[in-house]
Amino acid sequence: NKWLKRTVMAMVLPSMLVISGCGADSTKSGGKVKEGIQTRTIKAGIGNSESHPQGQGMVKFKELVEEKSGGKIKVQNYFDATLGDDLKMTEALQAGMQEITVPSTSPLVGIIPEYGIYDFPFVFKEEEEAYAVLDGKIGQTLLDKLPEHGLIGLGYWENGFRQLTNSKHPVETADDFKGLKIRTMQNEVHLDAFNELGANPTPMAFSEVFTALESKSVDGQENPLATIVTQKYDEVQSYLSLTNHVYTPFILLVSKKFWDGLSEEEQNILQESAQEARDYQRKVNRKDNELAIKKLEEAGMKINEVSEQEMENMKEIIQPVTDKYAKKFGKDLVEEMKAEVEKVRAN
Ligand code: 2Q2
Repeated sequence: NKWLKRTVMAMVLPSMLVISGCGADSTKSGGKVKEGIQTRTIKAGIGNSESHPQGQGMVKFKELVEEKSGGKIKVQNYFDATLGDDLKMTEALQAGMQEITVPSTSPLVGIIPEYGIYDFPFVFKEEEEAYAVLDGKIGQTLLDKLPEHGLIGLGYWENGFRQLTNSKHPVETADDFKGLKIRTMQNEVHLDAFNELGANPTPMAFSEVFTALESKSVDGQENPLATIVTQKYDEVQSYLSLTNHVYTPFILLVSKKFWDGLSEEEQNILQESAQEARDYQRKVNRKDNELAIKKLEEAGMKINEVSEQEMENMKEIIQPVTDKYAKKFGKDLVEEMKAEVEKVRAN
């Protein structure tokens, strides 16, 4: 009868609400009732060593997360690509097998092509110009493309301005690239740009680079100074040319499968920790880059600058490549990026 039905519903309904996540205290995402901070362990893998600024950033991130969660959320850092290279770790996040990785944005272009705008050569001259783009609207626009691919982006750290090393000869002019077998990241913009310069580019995962240089299967590679030092490329490369040809960001990625299971409080802890660790990591990177030149000189590398004029020359030669990719990635996004850079320069 009606009375009995009402009584039964009154008893059953609240627990149904809680399970279905309509309960008052459930957070919006996922709908499952989540509150407070659970005891958790986060696996965070990167490709660089602990002594690299990226590794130092992860040590800081671990400290911050464990402190802010009262020790309940533990971060286990894995360095030197022990969990695999950038693409493998990114796929592990998408599958929910690993929680965090911090790759360069460059190898992500296979998943989200638009990240390729960060690979355009000679767009940035100073780190501040890159920060204005990455930490502003443009950077956020690209972060917003991650969730549909099972990833959450908590901001950009600093890999930095890339320099060329090789075992053949100094590179002082655009012409000097001709015929050089150069390892590049798995990124179509880099590949096309080095081809346009007359070099002979070979895409390869980061952890394979040292062996490829040592066995001379490639003549050279390009990476920021802190990486050249920590990967000991000076042991297998004679020449360092300060081309500053691309500024590469790192991006702190979280598995969306994992993220959606967190309470808002836990999500805020990761977001705040990523932000604070980012500022710390950028400072460490710039300091290590300053110290790197002296270290590499003492290690016996022959170091040469590249003149502004020659950089302009290289930029001009590569223009057909950047025009092609500006069309592919969205001209307005590229124009916005350039306008952002001009704004910083005008200040
Ligand atoms: O040339 C490279 O592959 C490096 O710049 C890497 O992108 C960077 O060191 C990290 O993404 C390695 O995990």
